[in-house]
Amino acid sequence: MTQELTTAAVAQEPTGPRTGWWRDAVIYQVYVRSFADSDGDGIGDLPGITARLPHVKELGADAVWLTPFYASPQADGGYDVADYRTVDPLFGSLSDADALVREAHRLGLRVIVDIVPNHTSDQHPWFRAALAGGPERERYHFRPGKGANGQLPPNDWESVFGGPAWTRSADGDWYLHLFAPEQPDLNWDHPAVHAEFESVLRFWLDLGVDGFRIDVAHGMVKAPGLPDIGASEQAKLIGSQVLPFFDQDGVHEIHRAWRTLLDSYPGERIAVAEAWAPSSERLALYVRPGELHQAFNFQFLTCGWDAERMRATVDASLAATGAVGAPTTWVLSNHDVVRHVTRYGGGEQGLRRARAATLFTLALPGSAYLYQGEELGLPEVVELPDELRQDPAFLRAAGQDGFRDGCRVPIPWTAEGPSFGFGSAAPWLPQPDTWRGLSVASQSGDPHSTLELYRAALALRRELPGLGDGTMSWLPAPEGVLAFARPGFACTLNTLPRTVQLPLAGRPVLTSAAVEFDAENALLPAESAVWWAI
Ligand code: TEU
Repeated sequence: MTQELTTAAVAQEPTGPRTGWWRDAVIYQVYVRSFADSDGDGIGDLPGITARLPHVKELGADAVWLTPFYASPQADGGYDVADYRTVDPLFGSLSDADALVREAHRLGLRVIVDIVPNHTSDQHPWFRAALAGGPERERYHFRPGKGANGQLPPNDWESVFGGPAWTRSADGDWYLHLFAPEQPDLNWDHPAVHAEFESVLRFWLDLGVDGFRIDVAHGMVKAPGLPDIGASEQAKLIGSQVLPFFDQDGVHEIHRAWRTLLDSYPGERIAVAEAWAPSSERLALYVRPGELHQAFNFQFLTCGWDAERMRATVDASLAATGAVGAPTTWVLSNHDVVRHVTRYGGGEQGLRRARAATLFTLALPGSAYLYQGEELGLPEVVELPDELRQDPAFLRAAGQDGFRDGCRVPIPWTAEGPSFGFGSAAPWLPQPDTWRGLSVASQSGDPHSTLELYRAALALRRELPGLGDGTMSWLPAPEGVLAFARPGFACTLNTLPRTVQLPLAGRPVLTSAAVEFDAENALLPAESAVWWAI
């Protein structure tokens, strides 16, 4: 690591009337295709979201993050953008986007949109011009192949979705795509690429959005010479080493420039990095002062149901971001991973653990990202007809993940109707019949429901001054139990498969399961969490 990148060598935060709203914001991720379908084509859309924003408001979130809704052939759920300044007709129009932002603001919700700068669609006008031999070719990574006839890829890089990261074009050269072949990587050494994305950011900022989720924020810059890696299963190395295509130091210059741009707008617009780095320390570099506001912290998501690992992950996360003065973010699910009810074992046990993990993470210092449907306790849908699946990683069967459709099944809003209130037609992916009982309408008003647990937790997060941004300290607890205090507050998590008796930690204000109390003790049921006012 160069001196320029150490945490000590930081720029100063710009001065001004900054509230830091994002430091403890709860941001609700909307997977646009699967939230609400207003026009009966079986696919979610922007007017559908606008009509359902009151749900997000009532839940108690501060903001929504919308996955890409731009013009796209949908080779990767919209992460293959053909025009960054238009809305895909599948999802509505620019005026629908405008209406969504206005309505969100009227409700007091902020709006974060996704920006995809690592690659475009192969249908983007630049790439089409590049294939036709135009100067736009320099804006991508075209190389001659190896071997006598150039029949081998230029290097050994692998696509995150499986197979080589190179595809040969009709003229014989190969182009780089770290994801699907329909997602050619941009060449960020080219000034036109910088200028274009600054212009795109301004376009959406001018429309009134409150910030950006930066897709593959660790990927834009590639090591000079595109050197071989010399190992296979490269996607698995992302967590342990800097690769020549990921987490290169040069990406930070781009993020610094974007932060300056964001700060030139009123209203504290933010950026959150979807970045994968080999250590918490390197991830923290993305959120140094002068750089981005947040980076997703995927460490907790990957640490499983294990008290020791959870505790160590909390400590490492807070230490790394704390060192650069940034808050951390807590994420249990998103559109790329198996839903956490299922990751935690599925069924009643998975739900029990998921509810407890939610209370635990929502009590920690920092910001939290929720993924649509987790507030309903939705499990992963594991059985889907192959012909309906859309995930390119599934279609390239050798992919490392490949099962991302099961977390993208449309939301059940009501117990009735062809798609449980998602829309008037059959949804693009079928919902299991059991989701009838998990719908928003079915759970609303039921004090034992997961929906009401989330609503209560987010209301208390606003009410209790000790939650959100700030400090925490661990309290003594038996093995398998985690307990921590915040000013005027405590949280206990029993990860064990049996009841544990603990002295009262204060006045219980919220529990993930039925807890028995007497004058001095609480009986914490298996795999449950309690919030205490102290
Ligand atoms: O994901 C980036 C990324 O690195 C993913 O491949 C991730 O490692 C994997 O999905 C984990 O299971 C982003 C988007 O979130 C994803 O939906 C896109 O497919 C990808 O970028 C390409 O744009």
